[in-house]
Amino acid sequence: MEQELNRLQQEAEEDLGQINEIAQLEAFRVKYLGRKGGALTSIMRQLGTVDPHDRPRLGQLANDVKQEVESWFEEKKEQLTATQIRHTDSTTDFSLPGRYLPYGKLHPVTQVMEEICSIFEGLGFAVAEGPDVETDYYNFEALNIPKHHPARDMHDTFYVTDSILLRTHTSPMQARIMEQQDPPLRYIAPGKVYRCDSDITHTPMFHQVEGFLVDRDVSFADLKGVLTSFTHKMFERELALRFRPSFFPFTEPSAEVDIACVICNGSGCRVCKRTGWLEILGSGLIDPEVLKMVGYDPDIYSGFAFGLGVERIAMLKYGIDDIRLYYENDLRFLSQF
Ligand code: 2U9
Repeated sequence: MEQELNRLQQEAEEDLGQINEIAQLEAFRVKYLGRKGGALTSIMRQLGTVDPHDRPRLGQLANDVKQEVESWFEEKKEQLTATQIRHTDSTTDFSLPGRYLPYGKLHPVTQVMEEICSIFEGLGFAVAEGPDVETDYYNFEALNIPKHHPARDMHDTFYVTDSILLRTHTSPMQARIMEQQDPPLRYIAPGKVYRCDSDITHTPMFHQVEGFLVDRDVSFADLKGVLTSFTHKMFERELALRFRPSFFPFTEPSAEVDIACVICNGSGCRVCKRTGWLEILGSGLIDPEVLKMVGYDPDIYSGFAFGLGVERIAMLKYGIDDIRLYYENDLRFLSQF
């Protein structure tokens, strides 16, 4: 049996040397390795009949020979397949490197918007989205901005009809939630908003995240805590914050929030116009008139609200100096994020 195995190994090697087409390989496989009648398979079946003393040694040898022939067979198959591919198409050079398709990426504004949402989610806020086309009632009236109120001038509204418009902020969503649910509530409303305005710091469409919390005994201290936590997470360091008195029709008292300039850390530079501060969001305690409008008793409940422009936050985070760059679809700009 030992001689027979050595002879078969030699013969298989010679046979394989003669093969130069894939079609011939199958016959080789059947002759030596085929399950029914393959020479090596048959020899292994005879192992049961040899002297038990010689069986382990012969078994090992038979296995070694079979594995060797199998590996020669696979090697030859790979070789012939590669040659065949090269020969089937003479105009294709398979040695050239592949062509890479550029990866798609999320727009920087979407990335920052997702980051803002996930920070507020971590602080316990739920996310709610609503329609871009709104009614005058939810965009203005429910937020304490009646017809002919001077605050309507601040909004440069795109009207669709007298009572339908493109929302100028995402606050209408918050009024809708408050109307439908009872406190305690903690929501943010991210989305697109529209204002008829265009220059280096304004685009007719931009993104906002506005948020609110309503419960018993909510104070300005709660607002400060939440916005301080958010800002430290967003800018990845413990920047100083300044709450500056301001006015919004839907909050009283109101405050704009500044952070120590991310470029000069408060010492004064071109970006912060030598003030050392950068405005990042607006906020305040929800005006009791707004609470009444959605059916809450302001003697029982109070709340805070805030709003931020996503493009502005992304500009400060990444040092972008012209908001219009976001919407020119220039890949040299977009692919940097
Ligand atoms: C309800 C009550 C109060 C939302 C608020 C702001 C302050 C604010 C601006 C920041 C920059 C929008 O993108 S921006 O132009 N927003 O300053 N927004 S308080 O207050 C609400 C919202 C809903 C029911």
